[in-house]
Amino acid sequence: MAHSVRDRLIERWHDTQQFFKKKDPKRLYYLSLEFLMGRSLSNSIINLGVKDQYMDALNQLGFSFEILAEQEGDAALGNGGLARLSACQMDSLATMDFPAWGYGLRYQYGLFRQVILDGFQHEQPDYWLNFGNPWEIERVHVSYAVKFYGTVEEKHLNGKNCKVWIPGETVEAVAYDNPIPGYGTRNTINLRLWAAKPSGQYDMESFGTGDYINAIIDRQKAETISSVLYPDDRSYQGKELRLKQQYFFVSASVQDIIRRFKDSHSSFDKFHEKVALQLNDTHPSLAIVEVIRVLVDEEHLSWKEAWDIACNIFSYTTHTVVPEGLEKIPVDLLGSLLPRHLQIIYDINFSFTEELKQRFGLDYDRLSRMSIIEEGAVKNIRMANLSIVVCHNVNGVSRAHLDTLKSKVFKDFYELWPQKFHHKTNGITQRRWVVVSNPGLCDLITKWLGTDAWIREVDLLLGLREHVENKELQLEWRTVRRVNKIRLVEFIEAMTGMKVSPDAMFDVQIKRIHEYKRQLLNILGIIHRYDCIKNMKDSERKRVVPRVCIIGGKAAPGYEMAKKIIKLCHSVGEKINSDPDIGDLLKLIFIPDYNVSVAELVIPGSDLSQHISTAGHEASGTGSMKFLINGCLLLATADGSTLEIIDEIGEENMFICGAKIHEVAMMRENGEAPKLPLELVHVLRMVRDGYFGHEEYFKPLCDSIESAGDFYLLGHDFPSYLEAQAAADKAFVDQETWTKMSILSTAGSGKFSSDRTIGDYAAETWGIEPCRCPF
Ligand code: NTF
Repeated sequence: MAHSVRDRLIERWHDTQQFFKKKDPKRLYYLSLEFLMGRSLSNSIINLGVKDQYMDALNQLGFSFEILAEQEGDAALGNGGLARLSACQMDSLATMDFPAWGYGLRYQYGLFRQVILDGFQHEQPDYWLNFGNPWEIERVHVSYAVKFYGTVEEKHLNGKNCKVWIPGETVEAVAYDNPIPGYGTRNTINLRLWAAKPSGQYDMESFGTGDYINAIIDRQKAETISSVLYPDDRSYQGKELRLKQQYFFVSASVQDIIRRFKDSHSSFDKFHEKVALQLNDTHPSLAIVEVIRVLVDEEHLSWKEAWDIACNIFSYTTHTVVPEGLEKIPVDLLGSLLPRHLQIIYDINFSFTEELKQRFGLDYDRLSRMSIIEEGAVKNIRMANLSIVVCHNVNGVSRAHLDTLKSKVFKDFYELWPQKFHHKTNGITQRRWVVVSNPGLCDLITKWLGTDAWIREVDLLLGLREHVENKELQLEWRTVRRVNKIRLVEFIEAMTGMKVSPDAMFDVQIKRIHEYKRQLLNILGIIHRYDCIKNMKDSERKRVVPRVCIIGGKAAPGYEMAKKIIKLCHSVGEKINSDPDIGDLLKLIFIPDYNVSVAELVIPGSDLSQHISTAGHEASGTGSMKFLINGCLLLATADGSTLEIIDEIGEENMFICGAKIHEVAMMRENGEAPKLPLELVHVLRMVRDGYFGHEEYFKPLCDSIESAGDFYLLGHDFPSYLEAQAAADKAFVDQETWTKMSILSTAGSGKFSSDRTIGDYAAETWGIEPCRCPF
């Protein structure tokens, strides 16, 4: 089936490429080291508009589509939010007919599989290509040599002094193309992923020594470059392999882009009118240096010409909120791997610091803060500074994030170039997150709006507001949600062996495990709830709203605190789930191996979802948007994109808690010693006293709140968190009110479509226009 769908994809993909070639519009090249695509089958047949035909055909053959679709593994070439964002944006770029290309790395091992043994996370390799990948097209003839190491020599060529890089190692990058079909259009764009192969050029010397076997083995090592995705989403440890991955994919992509341009242009005069390069965080920022290097050293443009081109074509989006999260590369490492690039970085930095001196005089503090090179025991290259200096546009991922960039992370740069800084609030694609994953709701929305046009024009969802009081809609809405809950109940039983009741409120927190995302706050709240129920009289228990609490997410393999949080969740779950006093009133489930496909199943079946980062720490957050459009109510802190969700659907349709961003900043500045609320002290005591076992192992979690300064302010936010939870209970009892809030959540979610985000980027950052291939 996949191969038959692929045939249709290839046809459209081919036509689209031909059409772009003929029209030669300005193209966008989206560079990202991570893409979390998930499964492709359902998404493809829906976007191609052939779902019914395939369902019929399968029925005739005696197969069920749902069961077949489950056989597909996830393409998990990314970690979390940043990677799923790039996948959503590719869907929007295709659907909106933009002439765009994605570029990334074809890792042989995607994000690790999470296996839970005795409550502890273990990581297992995700060899996702085991049974082949029907969605990719190997392009053996599209390959480029990528150079590493070696020396730079000064040569005199054609009356000019030139730098010539003599590499010490050459690796071949081979293209694997992944067609991305748009919805309601013939346009099918390309995600080109590079795989490393031994170079075609033999090193005569090593082969000449007679050690034939070892020479082959050495060559084979080239493949390690694209072998594995780094599983940590925010710490940059200056590892050589990671830097090699970055440069490998950047160099191949830049060569490919320049080759395509030169196919139809004889000079670089129009390069900036035809090419926009988007950097998804700083991971691909070496592309800046590579473009300058190729233009100057290989195409023999002047430095000034190359510099102007680079400044015109690059834009950069940052996903980070704290300066410590910014990527740094040790100068020595970069200098040995990419000697010519280091020279270019120094040249850029020299002109930049000269400009700074002109502007601010000899303000050494400022100079050392802003310099691309960080001085110190280990000299580092600050990739964000390099990106800001060159890019014409620096985007944050929500309004609040932009404020943080201006006032903290990039304050100095904002003072220098205020016009560069913008935000494009993130979005998610309604195709995957409703049409594919929640067909019941999709049909219901279409029925009540009288059109399915919202699948391309999401603002039409607003039309649901008119019907919110309609009892028939409310009933149908509840029925669809119920069916989704029952599907989730079955999934939970299959994954964990636990039977839960669909009558309970399904309260969900699924995302990467991080201290700032505060899964710990959630678990401590659950212990509090448990303790309250334990101490109730029978008559009071009757009034308790039954809950199924669901947590899922992966911890970076080296992130000890996050791993402890996972274990705590299991230990608390074991205790509660087996307590006969509690029964169906409270359950705590940890869903193992959270990924895109799991999210597609869990989100439509959730009643309440939690997005409770300490205010100021979540750049945007996109999970909340998927829940919102599916009519799940949000319990959230006023952080990242939640602030904009409040603007769209109103605080009265959500459960908001916790300190505000400016309050967090104030508390931290004043260094206020937090006075912990009694309920929290009590709950922590239960953990410390071994109520859930493993008291030694959990001690650092308790200490982080009680004696290590409670950096993430769980103590401060605990009371208001419990209040918000109580408000959710109260609302849930009145199912009519709850249903209306749910409908209004979906109705108000239009702003958070990646179509809106991409439309904004296209108009304000990239300057590209739709180029629609005729049917
Ligand atoms: C994430 N960053 C942020 O933590 C989220 O708030 C944001 O919604 C997404 O990016 C997308 O912009 C990352 O995933 C990373 F990799 F930077 F840590």
